[in-house]
Amino acid sequence: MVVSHVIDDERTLIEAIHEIAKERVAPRAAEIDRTGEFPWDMKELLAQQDIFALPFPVEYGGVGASELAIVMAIEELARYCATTSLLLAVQQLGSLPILLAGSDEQKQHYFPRLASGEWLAAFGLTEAGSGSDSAAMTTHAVRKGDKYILNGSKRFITNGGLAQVNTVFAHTAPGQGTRGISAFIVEKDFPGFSVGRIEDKMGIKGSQTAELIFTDCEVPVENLLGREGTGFKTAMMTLDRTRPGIGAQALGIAQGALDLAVSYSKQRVQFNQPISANQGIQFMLADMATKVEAARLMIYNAAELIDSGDKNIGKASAMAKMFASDAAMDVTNDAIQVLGGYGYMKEYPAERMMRDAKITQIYEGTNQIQRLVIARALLSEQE
Ligand code: COS
Repeated sequence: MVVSHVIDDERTLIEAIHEIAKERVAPRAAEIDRTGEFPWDMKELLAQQDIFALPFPVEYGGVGASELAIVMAIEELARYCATTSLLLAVQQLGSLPILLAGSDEQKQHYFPRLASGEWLAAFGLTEAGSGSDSAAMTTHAVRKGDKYILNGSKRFITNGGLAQVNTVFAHTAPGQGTRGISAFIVEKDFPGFSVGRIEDKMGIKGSQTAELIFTDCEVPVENLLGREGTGFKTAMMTLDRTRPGIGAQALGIAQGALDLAVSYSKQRVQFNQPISANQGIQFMLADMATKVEAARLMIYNAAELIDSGDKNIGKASAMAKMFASDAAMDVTNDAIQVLGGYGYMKEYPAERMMRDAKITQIYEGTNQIQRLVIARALLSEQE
């Protein structure tokens, strides 16, 4: 485990999370994948161990951890179970719009119960017809007295239907493009809120992915985040700060696959010697380890940049997410190859790791969108 980057008082925290992940999360991973059921026990574990509290400021009941510590925590959990690591990543994703744009009253109201893990959070940006093109959303909100009336739906929402606190993006001034989008905090028991289809997925099977439907959904005006028309910026600023977390999930999965490939190659005997004695296998392991290490450095670098308060984090964050998720796909694929026939069987976790890795190239912006973000930043840096 690399903990040299982290500041001293957080080192113990990351080491403790490593032990929890190894002792208590790892034994549940295969079963969570097999049943596809939401792991309430893992949610309780993260709550009890104050892991949900990491992204929340101390004054609102959180731990106030650095972004570096948060990505390391996600990495440690993902090394053993990607679904469990997503619980922490989405708690941050769904609540960061409140941290960035919310009022003190909103933070006072929502953060303590999100930090304790009593409530889960979700991030409602994507729609059936609006994935990479976030601005193409059609969900809209109209102010009527002391309420906004929300109509539309959101698709592929992690924690959808389970989260009490949903940050939802909607047009309040159609025709004004991204400047007409606003952000709201929508609680799941507000009138007019319902849950549509629950998706059956390739990986991260225990995580619930659902459609959120708003039918004349009544949202109190005090649940508007920031000012009307600032929602799109809030969404983009959020993603700039959470993409390294998805990179960390990919990194953890890749590290888990590498650990497995190394240990298997030392035990598996063919032609009277462990397969690790073959240069063909050694070179594969060396390439896998190098990709994992490069991904780690990019993610820690992006997290440290966020912690420094630098506003220009979009490029580093997109690069880290893109590189780490592509690396995770390569490394898990190679791990299956090292395990041969066993790698293809459910008896070993390699195939699960590959299925789990795939989503990291897609969510929080496809890797094609990351390239777009990187290129735009690159081209605007030079006069
Ligand atoms: N931080 C702050 N503001 C930002 C920003 C950022 N990272 N990116 C864009 N903005 C602002 C722009 O400055 C612009 O503001 P002005 O109107 O004041 O000029 C506004 O937002 C619109 O920006 P832009 O024209 O670049 O928007 P586009 O419609 O071209 O979309 C991308 C930009 C493609 C980057 C955006 O749609 C995106 O990130 N898509 C992927 C969404 C995603 O990750 N979905 C996954 C959902 S979560 S699982």
